[in-house]
Amino acid sequence: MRIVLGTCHHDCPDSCGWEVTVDDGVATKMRGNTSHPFSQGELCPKVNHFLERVYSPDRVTTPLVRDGAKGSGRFRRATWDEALALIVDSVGDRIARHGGETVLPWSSAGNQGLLQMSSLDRRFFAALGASTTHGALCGSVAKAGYAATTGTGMSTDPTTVEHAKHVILWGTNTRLTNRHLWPFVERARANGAKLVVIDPVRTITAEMADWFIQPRPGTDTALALAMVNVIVSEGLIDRAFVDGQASGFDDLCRSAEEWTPERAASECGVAADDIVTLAREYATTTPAFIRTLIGAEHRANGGMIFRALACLPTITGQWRHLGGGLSRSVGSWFNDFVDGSVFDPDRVPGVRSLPFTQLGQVLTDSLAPPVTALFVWNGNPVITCPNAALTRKGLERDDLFTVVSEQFLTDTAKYADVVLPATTQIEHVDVVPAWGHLNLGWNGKAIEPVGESVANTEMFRRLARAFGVADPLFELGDDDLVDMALRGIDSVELRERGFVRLPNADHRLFADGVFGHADGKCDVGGIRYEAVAGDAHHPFVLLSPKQHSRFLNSSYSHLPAHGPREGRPYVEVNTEDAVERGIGEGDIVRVGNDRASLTLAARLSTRVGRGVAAVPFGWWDADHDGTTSVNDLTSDGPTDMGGGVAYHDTFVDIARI
Ligand SMILES: Nc1nc2c(c(=O)[nH]1)N[C@H]1C(S)=C(S)[C@@H](COP(=O)(O)OP(=O)(O)OC[C@H]3O[C@@H](n4cnc5c(=O)[nH]c(N)nc54)[C@H](O)[C@@H]3O)O[C@H]1N2
Ligand SMILES: Nc1nc2c(c(=O)[nH]1)N[C@H]1C(S)=C(S)[C@@H](COP(=O)(O)OP(=O)(O)OC[C@H]3O[C@@H](n4cnc5c(=O)[nH]c(N)nc54)[C@H](O)[C@@H]3O)O[C@H]1N2
Ligand code: SF4
Ligand SMILES: [Mo]
Repeated sequence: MRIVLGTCHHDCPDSCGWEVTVDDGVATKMRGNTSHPFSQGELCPKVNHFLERVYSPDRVTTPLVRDGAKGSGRFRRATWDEALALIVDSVGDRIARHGGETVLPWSSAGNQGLLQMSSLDRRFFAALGASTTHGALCGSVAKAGYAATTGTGMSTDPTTVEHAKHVILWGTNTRLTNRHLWPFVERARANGAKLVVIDPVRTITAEMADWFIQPRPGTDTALALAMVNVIVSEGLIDRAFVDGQASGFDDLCRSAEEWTPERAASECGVAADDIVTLAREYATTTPAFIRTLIGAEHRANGGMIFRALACLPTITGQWRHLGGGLSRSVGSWFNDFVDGSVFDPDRVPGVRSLPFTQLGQVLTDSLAPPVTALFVWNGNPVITCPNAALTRKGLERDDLFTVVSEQFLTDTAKYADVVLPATTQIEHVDVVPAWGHLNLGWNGKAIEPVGESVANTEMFRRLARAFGVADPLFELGDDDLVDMALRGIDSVELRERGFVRLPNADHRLFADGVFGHADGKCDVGGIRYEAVAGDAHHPFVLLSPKQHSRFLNSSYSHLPAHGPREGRPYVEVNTEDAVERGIGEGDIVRVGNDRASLTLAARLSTRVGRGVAAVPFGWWDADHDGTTSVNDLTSDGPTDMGGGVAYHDTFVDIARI
């Protein structure tokens, strides 16, 4: 029997440390690493069942070649040699006809490990001359908005929330999406901190708040400007910090002047008195901490919301204090220690870049050259990208050759010409930078790959060999690749303990008043609120946030310990709205717009405000009607910054059928 230390690869802020018990080459037990400083021995309702995922009878264990219509999910087994030969023939032929840019690599955040997220793929696709992508499904809008104000992606260490006396969880469902941070929040409360949650949905986190504020979706910039209005007019700013460390303050004051608490009240649906109280308490309680992740970014005005939020700790000087400041993703803290750029190829100048988030448009627009070869790994775009109906239409194209690397036959893999079997995290080596705490995780290989599955790194070695791509990097093993990228990290300690705390982790961000812009200041100017555009024919704003503790994006709903235990997808509607439409609890309703319509059971509730509906995200087609999921309804319009997705700018009508 041996114990192998590892780190969760999921796109989740917690990046928990685990230990796998291996008996005779079989993983028999998996549990949290009790010495991990953040996750402290606990995993979660998703990963507590990870070994069922690893040994699931539904795993893809050999290469598969399509043997039916695209999307039908009919495949025959093939050998690796056969699959690679087919890929080389089909993709090579397309490159010969259209040039390398006809190839599109599409990889999302299914694996956050340094190597398995992105390493050898960069060299491989550069050698083919493939198109590149820009933007992301997650985080890029929040980051761009926040960095426009602070000049950097660096934000406060979330665990320092335990020192706060006032905590705002702003558009983040901590107990569901960031569960290992919750004990730190509770510690702050035990020391007398007040907990405020600002969310259009009364989530399980909001239920636990001392004060729940429920603005209309997408109105946060108006709310923040009204807070500034109160803070400035009541003389509650930190004058020394503003004078020394902020630029654009006069401009911020002019914007905020227009946003009296009364005007914001009618825009946001929050009482003016509440806005005044919130602003006063935030500005006068020190330290005050704002925690946010990505909840508010998924809309056309999303970047501006994060730009506005970052002004609040600056004008009040909350950055100065341990337990103050603003925390979002802390991924940027790892940049000095984990240098992924060692995998970058020499940039081929002028190669085209396509919008990552608009896969449906990219596959159906007339581009020159068209995308005729698509490689997907670490993602399930049919379920996770917006406007899924268009994604499917693109994937159905006869002239498109699609390769998907997967652990399971997802709704995306069903459209593949070739599926390549992928390992799970306990079957390969990696290091995992976190975005919700400051510990770098080690991931040891606990068992041999199941069936003929291979790690992403090994897949790109095989593809490189098959395409005749010569590059010494492909000769290196995964341990060597890890060591190439680490800077100033004790790699022996990392492997032995399973994690290393970042050496810069005690830094109190911006306490010295030096921000990331060239002038060292925090730019609080340029904050403007743009109202959310409505749609008269579709009176409900549709939110589709994470709602299930047993799901991680689209990664678990299909497994027996997950989907069935969460029940079925549903639409949550405000009780008064439902009554007006003659909709009762459990009635079957049609939720539709010009893109698609879904048939769902209605849940009447006051968790959502009037005019707001919510459908949980993460269910596959089979859990709906077999051909659609919630992202068939969602908007694939652009965001103001960061190349993200305006999922929540989706308007629908709801009617009983
Ligand atoms: N159980 C579980 N945990 C997860 C995931 C999962 O799928 N399941 N996914 C992981 C991933 S990839 C990520 S990025 C994180 C995301 O973590 P979070 O950002 O915490 O999660 P979201 O559900 O995207 O959004 C959080 C909240 O934002 C609210 N929101 C929507 N629009 C607005 C708005 O305009 N203003 C405000 N103030 N709030 C708004 C939603 O109602 C929601 O409750 O969670 C991670 N953790
Ligand atoms: N409507 C709506 N849509 C959303 C969101 C929302 O809140 N609402 N949230 C958005 C957010 S925040 C995110 S992050 C995205 C997530 O969207 P995706 O990044 O597409 O994430 P997953 O759905 O988890 O799919 C990851 C896939 O990668 C596979 N995988 C895992 N590890 C490996 C590996 O090592 N190798 C290979 N080859 N495959 C692997 C898994 O089996 C899984 O099928 O969804 C976004 N879409
Ligand atoms: S999914 Fe998140 S909470 Fe669960 S084990 Fe992985 S990192 Fe931890
Ligand atoms: Mo995400």
